Amino acid sequence: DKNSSSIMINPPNSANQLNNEECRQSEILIIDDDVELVAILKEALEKQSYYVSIALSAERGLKKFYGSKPDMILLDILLPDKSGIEVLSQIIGKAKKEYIPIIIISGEHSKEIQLHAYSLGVMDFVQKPVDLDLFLMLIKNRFELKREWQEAIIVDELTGAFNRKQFNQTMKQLVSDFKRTSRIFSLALIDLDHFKKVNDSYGHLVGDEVLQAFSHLVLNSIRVEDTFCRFGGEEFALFLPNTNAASALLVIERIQKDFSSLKFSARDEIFQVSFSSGITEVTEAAQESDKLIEEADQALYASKNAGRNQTTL
Ligand code: GH3
Ligand code: MG
Ligand code: MG
Ligand code: MG
Repeated sequence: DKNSSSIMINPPNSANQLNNEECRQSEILIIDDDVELVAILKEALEKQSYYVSIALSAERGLKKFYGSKPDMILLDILLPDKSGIEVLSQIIGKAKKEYIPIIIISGEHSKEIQLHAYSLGVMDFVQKPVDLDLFLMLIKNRFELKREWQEAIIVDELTGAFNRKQFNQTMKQLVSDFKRTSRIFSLALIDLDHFKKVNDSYGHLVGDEVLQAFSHLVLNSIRVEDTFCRFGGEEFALFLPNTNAASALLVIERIQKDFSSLKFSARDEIFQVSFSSGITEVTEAAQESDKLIEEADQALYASKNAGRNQTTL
C-alpha cells in the first residue's frame, strides 16, 4: 500500500489530559432534610470516594450550590423551608450549563410532582425509600455520562489535545489568576512547518498521523499543570503556569529537538517534520488574552521568517 505510513517511534500512550481533572474528587451535594437517609448516603458515597456535602434545608442547599461547585446534586422535594421544585427551577439553568446532573429523591411522588420535575429538565426522579444499590449504580452511570460529555466537548478527537473551547477557558482562568494573585504563566503558539507539503506529498491521512505523533510527544513531555490545545488545523498552543518565558523556551526547544528528529515513513520515503513557535509571558502590560495571543503570534511569525524549526520570545 503506497499510502501506508509507519511512524518510527513508539507512540506513547495518549496521555489524556482529562486524567488531571478526573483526579479531583467528585463532589456530590445532598439537599435533603431526612438526616437518617443523608447519613446512609454519605457513608456509602464516601466509601466510593466521592466528596459529600450536605444541606438540610433549601436555603443552605442554594448557598452551597452557588458557593462550592458540586459535580452532582441529590435533591429532596419536601424540604422544611421551601419546595424542592422551587429549588430546582432556580438551579436547573446553571446546572444544565455546567453539566451538573440533578437527581431528585423524594417521598412525595405524585404523578403531578414528577411531571413538574421532568418538565423542568430533570432526568432522574427516584422514589423513597431508596434502594441503595440501585441508587449508587444510577449515580455511577450519571457520572460516566458526564465524563463522556465533557470529553467530547473539550477534547480534539484526532490529537487528544484540548480544543479551542478549552483553550479559551484556560486562558480566562489563568488571566484571572494572574490579576488576582500575580501568578504568572507563559503561552507558546506552535505551528508545524511546511505541513501542506506533508499532505501534498504523502496524503492527508499521513498528515493526520503526523499531527497525532506530534501531540503524543507533547502530551508526554509536559507537566500535569500545563495545558496543551489544538488551536486549529496544524496550529497548537501550550499554557505553562508558573513559568516565565525563558523557562518556557527551554521546554519548547526540548520538544522541538525531539520532534524534528522523529522519522516518519510513507511511500517508501523517510521524512521529518519540524515546527516553529512563539512564546509570550503574561505581564502587567500584557495581560489581556487578545494581547497575549497577538504577541505570541508575532513571535511565531518571526520564527517562520527566520527559517522555521525555532522559537522566538
Ligand atoms: P508554514 O511553515 O508557513 O506554516 O507552512 P504550512 O504549509 O504548514 O502552512 P499552511 O497554512 O499553508 O498549510 C497548513 C496545512 O495544514 C494546510 C491544511 O490542509 C493542513 N491541515 C490543517 N488541518 C489538518 C488536519 O487535520 N489534517 C491534515 N492532514 N492536514 C491539516
Ligand atoms: Mg424531606
Ligand atoms: Mg498554520
Ligand atoms: Mg504551518
